[in-house]
Amino acid sequence: MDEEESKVDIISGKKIQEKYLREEMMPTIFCDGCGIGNTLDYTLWALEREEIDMEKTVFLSGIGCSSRVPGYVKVDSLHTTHGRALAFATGVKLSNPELNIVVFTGDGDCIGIGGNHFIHAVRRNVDMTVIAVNNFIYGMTGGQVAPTTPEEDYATTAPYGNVEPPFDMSKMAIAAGATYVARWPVNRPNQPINSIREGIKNKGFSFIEMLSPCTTAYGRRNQFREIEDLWNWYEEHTMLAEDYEMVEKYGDEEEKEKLKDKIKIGELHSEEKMCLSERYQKLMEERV
Ligand SMILES: Cc1ncc(C[n+]2csc(CCOP(=O)(O)OP(=O)(O)O)c2C)c(N)n1
Ligand code: SF4
Ligand SMILES: [Mg+2]
Repeated sequence: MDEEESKVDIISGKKIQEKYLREEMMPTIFCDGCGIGNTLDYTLWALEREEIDMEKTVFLSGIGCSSRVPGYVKVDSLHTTHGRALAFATGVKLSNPELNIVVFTGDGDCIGIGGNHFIHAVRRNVDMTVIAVNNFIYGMTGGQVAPTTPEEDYATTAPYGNVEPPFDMSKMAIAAGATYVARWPVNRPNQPINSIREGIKNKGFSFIEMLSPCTTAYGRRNQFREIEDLWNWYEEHTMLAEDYEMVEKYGDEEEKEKLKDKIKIGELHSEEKMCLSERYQKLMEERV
């Protein structure tokens, strides 16, 4: 750990809360055991460690429990319409490329109603950090099936089990051209903090998918009676990207079969590519 990092580490969680959170908005709407608070906490630590100037930062979100996050942070923010946060964020970034853009979104907001905006913001490589809370459900509206709900799981709109195959959000982000993609479950604090830091530093579209419990609308319908049941499920059903890829390459048939039950986690993709603001700037300098 370098000197700078150890300096930040002695700042207590309480000081982080005082520095970044709007006290007048407390308590949050989040249920006991919800992972959105953890995700927010990791984001604040990442901002602190990167010494991000909050005067030059904008938080944006769509609609959903996860999209309530910007309202709790002492920062300029836009709580937009369902699925449209990335379109608003693209406009904000292009109008002032100096700004750091952080988007909080949910699985439904991001790739359900917002799917089309998502693929195009990614394709354009707009310089922003998108933190997507994947709780496998539409939490805020009471637990309807989402594009991420695992097959056979229960939801209010799938009382006999979900028959639809789910999307893999991170795979979609990579396929559409995101320049930094990572996925972590909320029960691992340090790795997501580091990935969010990398995402903020990356000049382009950064996508951090957080596997996050929705105890109320998903957990209780799917036999996760206790909060730790979901955390244990993440431990059993995730595998670090390096190990996953080793099995894909060198595993026997039985080991490969078991991968069907695992979600690949870690830093999943990283590349350098000009972002939209840079392309736009270049065009202005060369042609206008
Ligand atoms: C145009 C529109 N359609 C539907 C809704 C209702 N709605 C609000 S939040 C939401 C689901 C949000 O799910 P997700 O993004 O996964 O967030 P979570 O609550 O799970 O964090 C829906 C369908 C809405 N507000 N606007
Ligand atoms: S309904 Fe689910 S996602 Fe919403 S606050 Fe409660 S636990 Fe979190
Ligand atoms: Mg959700």
